[in-house]
Order: sequence, then C-alpha cells, then structure tokens
Amino acid sequence: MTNSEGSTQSPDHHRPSYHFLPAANWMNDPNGVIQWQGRYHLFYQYNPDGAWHANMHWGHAVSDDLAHWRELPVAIAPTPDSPDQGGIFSGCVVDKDGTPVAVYTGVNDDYSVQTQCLALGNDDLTQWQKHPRNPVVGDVPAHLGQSRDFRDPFVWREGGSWYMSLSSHIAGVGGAVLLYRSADLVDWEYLHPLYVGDRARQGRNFECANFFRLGDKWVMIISVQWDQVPTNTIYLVGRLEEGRFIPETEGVYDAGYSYASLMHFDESGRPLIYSWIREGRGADQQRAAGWSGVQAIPRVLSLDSRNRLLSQPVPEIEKLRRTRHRFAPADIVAGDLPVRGLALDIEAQFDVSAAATCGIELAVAPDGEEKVAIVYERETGTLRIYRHYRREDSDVDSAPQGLAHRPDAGETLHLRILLDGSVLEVIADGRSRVTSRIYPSSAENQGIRLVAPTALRALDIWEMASIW
Ligand code: DQQ
Repeated sequence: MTNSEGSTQSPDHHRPSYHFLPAANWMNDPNGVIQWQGRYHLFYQYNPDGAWHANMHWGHAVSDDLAHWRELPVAIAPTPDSPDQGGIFSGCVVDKDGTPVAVYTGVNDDYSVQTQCLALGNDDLTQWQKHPRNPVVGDVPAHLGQSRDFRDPFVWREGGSWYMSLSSHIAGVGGAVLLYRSADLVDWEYLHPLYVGDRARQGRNFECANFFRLGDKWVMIISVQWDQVPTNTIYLVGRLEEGRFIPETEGVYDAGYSYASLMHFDESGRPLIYSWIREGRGADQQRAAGWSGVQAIPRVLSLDSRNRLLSQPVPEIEKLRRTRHRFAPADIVAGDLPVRGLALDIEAQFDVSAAATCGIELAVAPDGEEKVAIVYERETGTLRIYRHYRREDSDVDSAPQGLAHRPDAGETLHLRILLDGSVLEVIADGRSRVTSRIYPSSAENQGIRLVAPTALRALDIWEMASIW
C-alpha cells in the first residue's frame, strides 16, 4: 500500500485508512484548498524532517473525487535569507485572472517576525515562484500592542477588490481579525479590525480565521488559542456593516481535536471545509509512530433556519462504503452488535426521551475493558465521548469530552460517526461536533455495543474501504 511514490504505510492500527495524511511525518493545518481545473488541491502544514512541528513547508495532495487523495512532492519550501526562511505558515490560494496565487505567512527562525508573502503557481499547482516584492505585508499595526501573532491570510474578492483577513490579537483585549484591501494582491492597505474578540470568553489569540458569505449572512470561523496552545474552533454568524462584522449568533464549530479549519467554494459553488485533526498522545509517541496529524473528511457547510452552522461529510465519501449492516429496533435484543471494525461510517437515530443516556460504544476490547462511548446525556443535554483504556497512560489523553446539545422539538437525535483507526468524528444533528482521538491498545478492539438499545430508532453501519 503506497500513498506517495515509494513510501509504504505501516501496519499500525492507529493509522487511519480513509482519511488523508501524508505517508510519514508531521502535518497540521490545511492550506490553500482550491478546486483547480476540476481537481481538488489540498496543501497543508508539513515538516519533511519528522513527526514534530518545525520547519514548516506546504505539503500537497490532490483528489479527483474528494474521497481518494494522492500525495505529491512538497509544494512550497522556505527560502534562506528571505522573509519565509523560518517556515511557510498557513494561508490560502486564490485564482487571479487564471494564475494561482498562494498567500501565506512567512516566519523567521523563532517565529517572532511574521509577514505575509505571495507565491505564483504553475498550471498544475506543483511549482511555485516566490514574489519578488515579498513580504507584501510586513508592518504589524501598532494598535495591536504586540507583533508576534500576525498570520494566516484568508483572501476573497468582493466588488472588484481583494480583501484579506489576518488572525491576531490586541494585547489585553482579545483575539482580533484584521481587514486589509488590495487592487492587485501586492499592495495592501490596512483598514481596521473586522472583528475583535473578548479575551475572557473567546481566548487570548485567534488563528486561521475564515470569513465568507452563506446565503444572506456572513460567517466567521475562528481557531482559538486560549493560552499558547490550540483549543477549539468557534463560529459566528452575522452581518457586515461598513466593513465591520456584527455577529448575531455564535457557536462551537468543534469541541474536540479539530482545528485550523479552512473553507473554499468549489467550482460548483459548494462551501467545503477542511480541518486538521490533532493528536491526543504525547510528542514521543508521535515521533515513534513516524506520523502526526490527520485531515478531517471535507464537509459541506450550510446554515439552518436559526442560523446555526451545519456541516456534513461530503457525499463523495459514501462511495467508500462497503458492506452495510442495517438494524431495525426489533432486531436488537442486547447491546452487543454482530459487527466489528475500526474503519466505519455510522448513522444512528435515537429517541432521547426513551432513556436517560443513549448512544453507542466502539472499539470495544474482547473483554470490554477498553472502549470509547459516544453518548447523549439527556438531563444535562450533553453529547459526550468517554475514552476507557485498560491502563492509564498519562501521555494519552483520556479526559471526557463534551458539548451542550439538544435535539429540536420533535427531532430524534441523529448521530453521524466516522471511525478510522485513532480518528473519531462525531456530528449530532448536523450542528454539534466533537472530534476525538482514541488509541486502542490492541487491533482486536473492534467491538460495537449499543447503550440503551430501547432508545434506538434506526442504525446503519458501513465498513469503509481504504483509500490507499
Ligand atoms: N499553525 C500554523 C500557523 C497557524 C497555526 C503554523 C494554527 O500559521 O496560526 O504551523 O495551527
């Protein structure tokens, strides 16, 4: 099994088989997602030296169907003695009159200087020329009171101008998304903050902000750094008045390991979002595995009638579904199901009025001692994930995860669950998302059990094909 020329995947049951990750080494944020001449391109933060965060390059993968990906050689590398000599941090790719232009953050060796740079791509987006005017944005606005966090350009076109948001913070105040304008992507004028967060409620610093229209609303998705570390992803829905974003509703995009999301509109106009799924185990274990970081399955975004942000895995991944196991409530007499697997796509519906706690357990060990439970707790209105390991390992995160959620009146709880080795993506009713990581101690942990089978209304489980 190869996913790039000559590289072989290890028989490692934690390694996903239908999510994209490079053959080896470290990967984090998705960058520059674009559909170009019909083909989907995914760039991503990549360290060619190993499974730790350093020496950032833009890795590159392509897909014709959003289900199968092919890893290509590194697309953009740091240039010595230039503004990006310490790394090519996150950014986007836009189509400027037929030329692909990457807009990214270049950093110095200790990341204390962050500037915005351009690279121009060739026809198949494999060769990139740095712009001679780099950096195109070098000065950090003085009113921020800090200059270390100033990155992650997100660029869009509106009314004949290019606009760019940068993610940052105002010292002592909170995260900030800064708005810039340009006629040509080279000369940029700083306008003002597009949005300023509240430090107590929304964290110290913003990263990887996305800003886009969905119907008659504007949506902002922000990755939040509470302290110095990635925390979670939030979204805001609202309106734009005189170049300032006025949020009307706010929610959590993902309460788990999903981070640094990046959206684009594909050639059919679908708003698609990609996310980095972080690891939940320590740095030594990541190095030993030889890989770190996974891309979430791309999702289609929409808003519901209450302006809550919905996201569903792209329908294209349904082509990876193989054997289907369908259970009607009458079929289920006990919790244990006659299906096993660590690469599954699950759709389940529950009547939450029928039990105080309902849900499903996956990756159950033959003796039941290890498992992950995805449950809905009615009393508190919480979607929870509990990870049970035979032995506590302080280097493997096993803290309970959770997110407030209530089915709307008359709605059964619909869970969409993507399990793939150590990756677990959970979406409740399209609008509440918790991504998890699990590291079963044995490849034999493949059992599936229902929690409160009487609450089950419908269940489909598909075994998923590998994409490699
Ligand atoms: N990762 C990048 C930054 C970004 C952060 C560096 C978010 O550009 O702010 O790898 O994970």
